[in-house]
Amino acid sequence: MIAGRRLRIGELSRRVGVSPEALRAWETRYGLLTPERTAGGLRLFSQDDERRVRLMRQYIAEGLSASEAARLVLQHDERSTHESASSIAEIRKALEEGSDALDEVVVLSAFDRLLEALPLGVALSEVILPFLHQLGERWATGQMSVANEHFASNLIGARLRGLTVGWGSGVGPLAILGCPVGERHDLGLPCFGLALREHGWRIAYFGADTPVHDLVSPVDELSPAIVVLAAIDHERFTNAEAEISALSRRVRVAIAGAGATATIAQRLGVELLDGDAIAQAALLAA
Ligand code: B12
Repeated sequence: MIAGRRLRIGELSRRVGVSPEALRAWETRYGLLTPERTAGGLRLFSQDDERRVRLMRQYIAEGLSASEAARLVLQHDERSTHESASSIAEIRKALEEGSDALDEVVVLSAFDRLLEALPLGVALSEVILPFLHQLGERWATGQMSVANEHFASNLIGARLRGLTVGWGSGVGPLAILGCPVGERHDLGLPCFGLALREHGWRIAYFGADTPVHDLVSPVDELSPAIVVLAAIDHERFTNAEAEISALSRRVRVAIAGAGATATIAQRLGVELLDGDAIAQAALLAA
């Protein structure tokens, strides 16, 4: 979220994957949210409200009741407002400076400190995904070279993949994840998979540039609950239209990522996971 920007309840709900009813209940029962009110009585939520909801959801996913989770979130806030805000800001800065200086140790240790400071889902949605975004913006506006952007995104990708070891084991529902042919932007998928894993799902990961027709036999062998295909470029979906539609006759299929739109989903006869990878994982798991 752009600093200082306020959200209405519907937008907050979509970003965090929690229904407006639950958000209202968390506001009135636990005081978790402190919206500003406009003259017309409309409630507008801040970046801090969003952060508290994400943390709350994370604690609930770890098995706490809503009231215990809310108590912890509020305690955590009180204890560490200054300390944690400044350490997260330092971590963001270290990620940026380490990328600029091509300093692997600085980038990786910032990543590790982040995982110690925040629950995984919050770390991904609040720091890692925005950082990747920012890399692209800095590259597009000439503030960063392609080499530095590749260096940083490769390091982050390697660390994310390290966290995925063993995510195929267990007993939960299985999701098959991949990007259609031509799509190399796959970093949103491990983030989504890691968030699903936090909800007890298992993941079979095929990553970038996967021919969709080659997913037929894994689908028949593994009987996944869903196949999720992600792409930044919408043509990756339309180029594989026949294959995606055929796959959707065997298994539940969803498309996601910046290239996935409602129109394309409808045309292919599949579902759309719209927007934020971490919130969508929570919605799917729910
Ligand atoms: C890292 C990166 C690369 C890496 C990818 C490495 C990898 N393994 O992924 C490499 C170097 C390979 C690369 C290559 C290219 N890239 Co690039 N890349 C990026 C960068 C910096 C980060 C991408 C990323 O991981 N973002 C993090 C994701 C998760 O954020 P997001 O895409 O906004 O996703 C949000 C939602 O869509 C959703 N989401 C995303 N995935 C998923 C999955 C699921 C399941 C769900 C539910 C939700 C979801 O969640 C996110 C919000 O929470 C972006 C900058 C940016 N703004 O994103 C450019 C960017 C995507 N790249 C861009 C371009 C142009 C290219 C190249 C064409 C460059 C070139 N000339 O070669 C090639 C194309 C390669 C290809 N054939 O696919 C442009 C795309 C412009 C456009 N819209 O078409 C961007 C936006 C840079 C820019 N500002 O111009 N790139």
